Amino acid sequence: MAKYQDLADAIIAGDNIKSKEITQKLVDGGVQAVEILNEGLVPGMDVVGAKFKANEMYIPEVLIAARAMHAAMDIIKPMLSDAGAVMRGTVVIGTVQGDLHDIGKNLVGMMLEGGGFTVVDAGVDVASEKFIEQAKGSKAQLVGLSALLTTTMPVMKDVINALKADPSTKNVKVMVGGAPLTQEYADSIGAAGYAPDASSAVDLAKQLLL
Ligand code: B12
Repeated sequence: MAKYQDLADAIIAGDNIKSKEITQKLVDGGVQAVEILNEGLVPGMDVVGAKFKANEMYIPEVLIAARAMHAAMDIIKPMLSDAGAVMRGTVVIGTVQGDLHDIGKNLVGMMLEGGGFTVVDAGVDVASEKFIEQAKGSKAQLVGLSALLTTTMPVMKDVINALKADPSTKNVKVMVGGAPLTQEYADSIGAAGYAPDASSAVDLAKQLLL
């Protein structure tokens, strides 16, 4: 639909004023937050990803696009959280050490909140000890690890092992995600689950905490 295309275009152009305006209009018009996310924001960032890969966009433009996405997300975030009235459990989510990519991680976090989970955002470049500390402090049942670089994927295994080695976090389940990951890789490092996108991450979290 054109209205979503306009939003995606605003993200691609890095126009944070327009992305905010369009998002606010959609919200005022009664459009669900999840729909805005899935039909406008995510497709916009997908194009940015593809253009970056093809060297048609460079890092500063990508950052400006990410800022436009965050501006829109600020508007819909409270709605996503409100949508899930039943609290299903606590999830600590973070991007592993050495990795600064947080757009996907933030989306997953928001969708989990929308799905009724309490989400503790550990941030980016998160060391194993911090994941353990946050999981203990929040009594989380689930930890979500994000990695976007092939060089930081192996760090996920270290976090899983560290959680298993600590008596107070050994039963905490770990789900992993990020563009370079696969189910096979997740299995090979002993993760409880893998999801390719934010919506399936919510289904996975529900399934893991049944
Ligand atoms: C945006 C971006 C950046 C931004 C990050 C801004 C930010 N705040 O996040 C900036 C410009 C800072 C950046 C920097 C770098 N980047 Co970069 N970046 C990207 C880009 C274009 C898009 C990533 C993105 O946000 N995608 C959109 C989101 C929505 O998708 P996503 O992250 O995959 O998340 C979804 C799923 O994977 C899943 N998911 C994600 N996390 C989790 C977690 C769980 C638990 C679950 C279940 C699911 C899940 O759900 C999400 C939503 O659907 C990708 C290209 C690409 N196509 O992926 C390169 C890319 C990841 N970057 C790359 C590189 C090389 C770098 C740099 C090393 C560049 C450099 N030379 O400096 C640095 C590294 C910095 C560091 N130490 O981390 C490479 C990685 C190559 C590789 N094989 O490792 C890529 C693939 C580009 C490329 N083709 O070369 N980058």
